[in-house]
Amino acid sequence: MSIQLTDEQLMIQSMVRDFAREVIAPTAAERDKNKAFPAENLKRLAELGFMGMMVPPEYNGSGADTVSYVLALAEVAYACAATAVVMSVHNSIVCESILRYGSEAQKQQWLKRLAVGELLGAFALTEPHAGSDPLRQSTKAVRDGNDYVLNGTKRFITTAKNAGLIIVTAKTDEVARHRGISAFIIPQGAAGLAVGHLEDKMGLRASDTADLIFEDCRVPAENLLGSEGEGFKIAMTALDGGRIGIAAQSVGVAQAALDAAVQYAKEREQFGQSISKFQGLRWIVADMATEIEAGRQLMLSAAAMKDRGVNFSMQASMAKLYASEMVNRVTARAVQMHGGYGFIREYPVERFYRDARVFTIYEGTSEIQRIVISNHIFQDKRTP
Ligand code: COS
Repeated sequence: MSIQLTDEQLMIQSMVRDFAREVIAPTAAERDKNKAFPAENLKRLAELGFMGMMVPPEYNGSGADTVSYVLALAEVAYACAATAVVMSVHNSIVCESILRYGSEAQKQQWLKRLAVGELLGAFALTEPHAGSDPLRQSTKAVRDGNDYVLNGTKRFITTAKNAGLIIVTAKTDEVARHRGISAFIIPQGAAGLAVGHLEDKMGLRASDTADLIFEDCRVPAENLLGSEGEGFKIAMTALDGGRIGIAAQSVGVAQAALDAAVQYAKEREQFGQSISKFQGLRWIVADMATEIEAGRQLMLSAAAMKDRGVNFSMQASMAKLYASEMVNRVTARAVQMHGGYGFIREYPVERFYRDARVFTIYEGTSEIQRIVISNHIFQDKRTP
């Protein structure tokens, strides 16, 4: 499906594009080198309304549609993928989950602050022994009077250290399988919650990824998100939206890699002419641009389906699968086109190549996306 963008969507896209390229991009390499969290960028993005993009104005959000959101996210990713991943988890996973499943009191207390960027959000589902199979998680939440007491360790949590609010899933019933998992809203600094090992990553180095350790972490029962036993569904619904966000990040980074490679090809001369004159290279560029456009259209059509309120789960997985694999091909070719210069840090394609690598892994590996897609096709819910 090709999609016609409205004037408003185009206006949002162009506004973020200018901001991202002027303000965010120039310091991205420095942040990558120093693992410096993009706090200032996120503050500016919040001021412009991009940290509560799909939250309705009554909860301090911008009330934008998903199509505008993915266009904005792709522009931020073009400039700095590490900033984009924080924006993506915050908007697509955390704000959306509270908006959809939160009580009115939770929206007043938490969503309003998230939507203006006063708090950053993290979502803690993955554990050391439960990644693709979140049903295997072992974090437990036990009801004790008017509280729940949580124990367990979460791993690879984006923004774990810098988030002000964490949505965490935990087992509230050992035998009820999917329906035995619940979700809780935990403020950073809660007694019994500690930030553990901070990962030293190949890419997205400016975004923090860490363990979260819960040791007798006691929260009031009103911090339960949705009903008891609804946590798996909350996580799956959140991931549907999140996966369109990863497609957007992929499209943004791929476009940045293509633009950098084209620019380099125009300037670089070998055998007495610009290398952009060689047909071998021009055909590679044509393929890169075509694949990026295919990824962009899958991203837009999944977002448009979400906006129409129809089930978009399969399309979100298709967009994520295709776009994340596409950006790995595109960034690898961009490095190749740069020759030796593609292998050194002075040129941004080296960072794009590293940043893209995780896109086929987080928020569901390519293999998980293929399971989701084929389950929809066969309609028989088969796991690995
Ligand atoms: N939206 C809403 N509900 C969903 C859903 C979705 N997209 N997908 C599944 N569910 C519900 C099902 O309806 C079912 O509920 P009922 O028992 O009430 O009918 C329940 O969840 C279990 O569904 P299913 O049997 O399909 O679950 P599986 O355990 O087979 O797992 C996969 C399905 C593998 C797709 C899932 O575990 C998954 O997405 N894994 C990857 C997790 C991931 O992305 N990890 C990275 C985390 S980064 S935060």
